[in-house]
Amino acid sequence: MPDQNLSDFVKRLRREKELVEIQAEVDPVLEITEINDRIVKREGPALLFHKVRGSFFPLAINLFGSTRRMNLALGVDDLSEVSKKIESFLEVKVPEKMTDKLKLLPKLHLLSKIPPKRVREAPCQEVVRQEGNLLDELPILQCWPGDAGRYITFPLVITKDPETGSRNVGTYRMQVYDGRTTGMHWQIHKDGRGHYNRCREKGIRRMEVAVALGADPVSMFSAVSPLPPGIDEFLFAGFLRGEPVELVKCKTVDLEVPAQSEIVLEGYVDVEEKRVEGPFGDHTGYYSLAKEFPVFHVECLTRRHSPIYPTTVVGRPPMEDAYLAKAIERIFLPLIRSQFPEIVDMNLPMEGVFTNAVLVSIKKSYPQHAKKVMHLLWGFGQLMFEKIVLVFDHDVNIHDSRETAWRAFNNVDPQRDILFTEGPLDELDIAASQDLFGSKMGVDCTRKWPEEGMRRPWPPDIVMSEEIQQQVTKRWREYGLEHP
Ligand SMILES: Cc1cc2nc3c(=O)[nH]c(=O)nc-3n(C[C@H](O)[C@H](O)[C@H](O)COP(=O)(O)O)c2cc1C
Ligand SMILES: [Mn+2]
Repeated sequence: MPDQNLSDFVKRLRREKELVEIQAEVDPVLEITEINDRIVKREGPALLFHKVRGSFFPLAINLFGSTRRMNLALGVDDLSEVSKKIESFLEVKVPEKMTDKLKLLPKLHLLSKIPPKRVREAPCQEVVRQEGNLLDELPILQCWPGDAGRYITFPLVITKDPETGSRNVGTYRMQVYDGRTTGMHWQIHKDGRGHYNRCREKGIRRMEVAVALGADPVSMFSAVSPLPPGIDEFLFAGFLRGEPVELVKCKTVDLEVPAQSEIVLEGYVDVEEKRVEGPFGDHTGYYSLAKEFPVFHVECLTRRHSPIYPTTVVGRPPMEDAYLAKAIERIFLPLIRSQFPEIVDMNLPMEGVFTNAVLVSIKKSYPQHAKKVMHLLWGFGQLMFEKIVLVFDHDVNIHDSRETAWRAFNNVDPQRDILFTEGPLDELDIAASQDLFGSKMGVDCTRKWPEEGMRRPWPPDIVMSEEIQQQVTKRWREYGLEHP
């Protein structure tokens, strides 16, 4: 079972020897980034800094920055357990026989445990403050030298659709302007921004927003997950946890936050107000340039007596976010495959920072099938951002960069197999000549069929016969060659 809250997760990491605790005083300005960067680049442990200059609260970083910790966060030994759970729900059919109905019962029971549960008392409200420079007590980082200031980097930003009332939870960074004001960096394509747009349309000037800092690890993961608009991330978290997320009503706004949060900021975004946000050293490994974004006014801070402040640093990959994104890749694959069964596997390479490039393998069954798959990815959820899509045959291991490079370089006739198109790009893209849109490229790396206009036979792969392979394995010692 995944942990109930951040401090339990930290305790688990300690028990599992996945945590190093630092007692030396460190500076939240740049110093923590440099320490973290060296650790994360070698898939090192999570870090808990007990003395951050200027704050009484310990700071946790790199909580999710390895495959093993990602598994611990989700309470599994392997991410395939999560994919299988999703697959088994997607496969549910209307039962005809009584025995099939009985088989469905445990699943239905699990479903009933998914929706968030309201509670009255909450650890995240042990301390309630409304006066003063509320943010000043938090150990907020300045990540990189060229950053415009300090940034809250791992918030769970909670909003409601003013029309439907449906909730959204998204991780959008928040630049600190002063003790009660931050930026709200919900990008133009994201769900929080959709709620903001609808508030504007409806003439709701004061949009209520709550921000949870540090929640149970599955909720933190859900906040970065690319769920379709209208799906509550806490519902998804409940599904993954097999237990509901407990929510409590905020003190000053009409929103609910995880009762087990460490720290909560309550306040509002004035839909008429914008302010320059950035530059910020971003996921891409480049600085995102300064640009106008909405502003969040913090009116109330609630917290535990002794909260842990969670944060992360993004930058040149691989960083902690790469492991979150790899988990997303594995968990969402069955959902994509349920709609597009020709898709066999998907790989978002860390170096492609998840929006620049995707590799996909397919079971090709008609001419130009690869091109169809390019278009479907460009129209599917946050895969819409992909700048480069590479499509391979089903038998290619797309997680092996040597194999994919070899196939791509050999199999492609550039004029015939590369498709250029245009479309929206991730707001962080640095290459397009203008903001928000640009060109896209699909590369068909599959073997080409006569039906696709290939006028020469496609040559077979070179593979040694099974018989000789086995014979050589058997005789290996005889040859006097050391390793098999
Ligand atoms: C560490 C981290 C920081 C992020 N910062 C932002 C951000 O500042 N703005 C943004 O729009 N998305 C950001 N994202 C990506 C979103 O969290 C992600 O796209 C998520 O799906 C958004 O939720 P939504 O689909 O409900 O809008 C960040 C992701 C991570 C892992
Ligand atoms: Mn969402």
